[in-house]
Amino acid sequence: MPIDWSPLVEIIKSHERFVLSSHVRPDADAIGSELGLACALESLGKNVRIVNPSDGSANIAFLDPDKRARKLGDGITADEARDTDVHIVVDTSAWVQLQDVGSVLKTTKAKQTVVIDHHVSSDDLGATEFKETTAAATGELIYELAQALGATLDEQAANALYCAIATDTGWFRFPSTTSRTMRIAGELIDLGAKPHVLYQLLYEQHSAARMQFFGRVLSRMTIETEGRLAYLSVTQQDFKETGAVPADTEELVNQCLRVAGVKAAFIAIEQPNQTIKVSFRSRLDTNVAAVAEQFGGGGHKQAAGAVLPAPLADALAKVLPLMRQVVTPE
Ligand SMILES: [Mn+2]
Repeated sequence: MPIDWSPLVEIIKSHERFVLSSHVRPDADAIGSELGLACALESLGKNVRIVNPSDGSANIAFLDPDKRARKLGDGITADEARDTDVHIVVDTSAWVQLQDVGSVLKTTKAKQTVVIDHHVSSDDLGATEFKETTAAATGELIYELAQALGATLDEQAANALYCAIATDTGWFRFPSTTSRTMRIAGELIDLGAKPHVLYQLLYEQHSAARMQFFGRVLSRMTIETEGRLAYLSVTQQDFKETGAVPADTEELVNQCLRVAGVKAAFIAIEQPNQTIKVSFRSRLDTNVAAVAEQFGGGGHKQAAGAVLPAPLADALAKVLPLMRQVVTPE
C-alpha cells in the first residue's frame, strides 16, 4: 500500500525545527535518506539537524561533504538533540539500532516523533509511523515524501537518494527492485544524480593490494560435495605478503556463490588473537544460521558468522561436516 503522506505533510508544515536520526553504523540508505530529507525540509525554510548513534563508514563519506550527519556527542549533545519540534527516525524502527539516540528519543522535547522506514521487523518507538515494507529503500519513501511536500531536491540530495536506493537494491538487482524504484531513480537522474560517478566512488576504490589478495585467496577456492559447497581460508600470512587489511576480506565469501551449482559457502579467516572468524553464506533455499549457532555465533538464514578457536585446520575440521550436511539433500 502506498503511504498517505498527508498527515506527515501537516506535521512538517506546522513545525519549524527538525532532528533526523537513523541506525547505528548508518549505511547509504540511512545517510542518503537523512540528507535527502534535510534538503527537502530546508527548501521549505525549516531548520534541520542530523544526529546518529555512530558515523557512517569512510566509503560513503563523499555523500556528506559538509558532514551534516553528526555522531551523538560529536558536535551535538543529547540535550541539543532533545531540543526540537519534530524528531524523525529513518530506515529503522528498532530501539537496539538507535543505541544512545534511543535515549534521546525517549526523553525528547519534540511535540511529534515520526518513523519513516521499509524494514519488516520493528519495535513500537511510540512514534507516528510511515512504513512501507514493499519499498526497496527508505530513499524511495523520502523521494515520495519530498514530492508530497512540493519540496525541491538539489543535485547533492539527488545523488544521496540515488545512492540510498541503488545500494539497498544491490544496484537494482535484488527482487525488491520495482518499476517504481526505477522511475524514482530516473527522476533523481533528471535532478542531477550521476550513477556512473556514484558507482565509481562506491565500488571502484580498492587498493591494488586488495585485488592481489583477492586473487591469491580465490585461487585456493575449494569446491566439493558435488559442487554444492565452496569455501575459502585466509591466514595471517596472506595479509602480510599482500599488504591487505582485514576489511579487504569483505565480499570475498560472496564470490563463492557466483559459481554455478554452489548452494552454500564459507570463509575461515585466521585472526591475530588465536581465533578463526568464519562467515557463512547460502542461496535462498539453504539455511546456514543453524551452523553458526552451533559455534555460538548467529545471523540470518543466508548470512551468518561465528568465531572458533585456532588453529585454522581444526576450525575447518569442525565446520566442514556441518556444512556438507547443509548442502546435502535429505
Ligand atoms: Mn534501507
